Amino acid sequence: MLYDKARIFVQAGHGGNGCMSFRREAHVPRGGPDGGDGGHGGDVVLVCDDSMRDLQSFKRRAHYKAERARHGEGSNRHGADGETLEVKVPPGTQVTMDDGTLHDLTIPGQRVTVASGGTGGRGNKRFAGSTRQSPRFAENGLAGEERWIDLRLKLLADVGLVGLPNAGKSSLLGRMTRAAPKVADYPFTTLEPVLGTLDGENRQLVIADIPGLIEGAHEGAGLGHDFLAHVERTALLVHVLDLAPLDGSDPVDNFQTIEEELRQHDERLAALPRIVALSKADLVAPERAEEEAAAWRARLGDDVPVLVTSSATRQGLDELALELFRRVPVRERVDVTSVEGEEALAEHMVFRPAADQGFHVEQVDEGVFRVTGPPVERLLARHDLENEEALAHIEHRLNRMGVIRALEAAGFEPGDDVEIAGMMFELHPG
Ligand SMILES: Nc1nc2c(ncn2[C@@H]2O[C@H](COP(=O)(O)OP(=O)(O)OP(=O)(O)O)[C@@H](O)[C@H]2O)c(=O)[nH]1
Ligand SMILES: [Mg+2]
Repeated sequence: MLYDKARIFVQAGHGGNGCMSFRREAHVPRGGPDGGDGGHGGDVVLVCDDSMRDLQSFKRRAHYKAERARHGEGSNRHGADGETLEVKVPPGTQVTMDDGTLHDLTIPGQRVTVASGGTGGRGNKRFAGSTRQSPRFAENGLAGEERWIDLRLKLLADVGLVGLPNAGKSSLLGRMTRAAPKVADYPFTTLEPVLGTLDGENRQLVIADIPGLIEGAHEGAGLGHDFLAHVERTALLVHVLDLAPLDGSDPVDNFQTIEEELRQHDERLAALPRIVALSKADLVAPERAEEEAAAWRARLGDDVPVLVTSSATRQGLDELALELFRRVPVRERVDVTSVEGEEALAEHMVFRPAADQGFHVEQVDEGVFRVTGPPVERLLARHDLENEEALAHIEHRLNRMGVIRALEAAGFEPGDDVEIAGMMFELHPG
């Protein structure tokens, strides 16, 4: 089985609470505030890792939780940050977040934060000022982000082998690389993509053998459809075409069938450069094979090399390898820490909706208003609402954020009820 899909739940660590504390020393009767800040909760980060082959490990485990942070302490001691949880994914993994954001992890070492740890709360020392010398409150740490994310593996091969079932694709892969795909004289022997590495003088190419395609593959007929995605990122396709199909079908029709399926799946696939490998040449007379090759060259033009091959005799296989090295561009090695790397990553980000930073005020009843929005809800989550001083601080912050003004514009009068994050407050600004 090739595990190429997974859905996992990621949960970042909770931020640590700020501390409320006052300095105590024998010779200082009333020391100043010295509560330290809470730490930052651990993030959950996906890391692209060469040692991973597929998404199988995610079948066994679907929940990933990063460490929470430590709380602040007295004597200005800040709480330690929660440790980042690194989750390894294979190169070629695409991540879709719950908001539709898409990330591509293609380069080993590349990282994407999929859940950010909650920020730590500030200790009471931070709230000391000329008007408030002994703040008797501190902030709470916030919860870390949590969400379901979808992982989809799209193999990163340089070359894709495509063709009808039984055309001889797996035989070719087995002869050209160390891979040992199953070969048999019936269609649909290959049930999932197999990768092989072709060694050259100073570089390697990864070749993907995908299950045979049949007419209607792009609509789900046969097995090929699911796997066409795996050749989307190749630089070149080798169309393996049986010179003398056992079923007596016409190679010209067969060729058209496959090309049509590629086009229907994705125009980009159809636009990839091609090499045609006429297969099983040992089964026909050499003159016949050369005639066929000449006919195909005439049909396809100079841009498409046509090679006569046989996995049985190795005829044409060195030539094919040479042609692959000549035509597959050298992949640029990207240093993920460099600026270029950053740009490459930015390019891979297809879609990112803007985060909602605002708040919203509405009147829900006579003398009752409701305020919603992440910044306001975060402010409340930060504080102990039983604490009078903390409440005064919240009111001050609401004023600074423009919430009070927005309430007044909506008809609010001092003493009216205001519901924020499901809690009722009686506000007396001013
Ligand atoms: N004589 C001869 N037989 C070949 C050659 N290449 C493949 N075959 C035979 O053709 C049959 C199909 O070969 P496979 O390599 O399994 O074909 P495939 O394209 O991978 O087929 P699917 O995985 O079913 O799509 C097998 O019986 C092979 O032994 C060849 O060069 N010469
Ligand atoms: Mg096969």
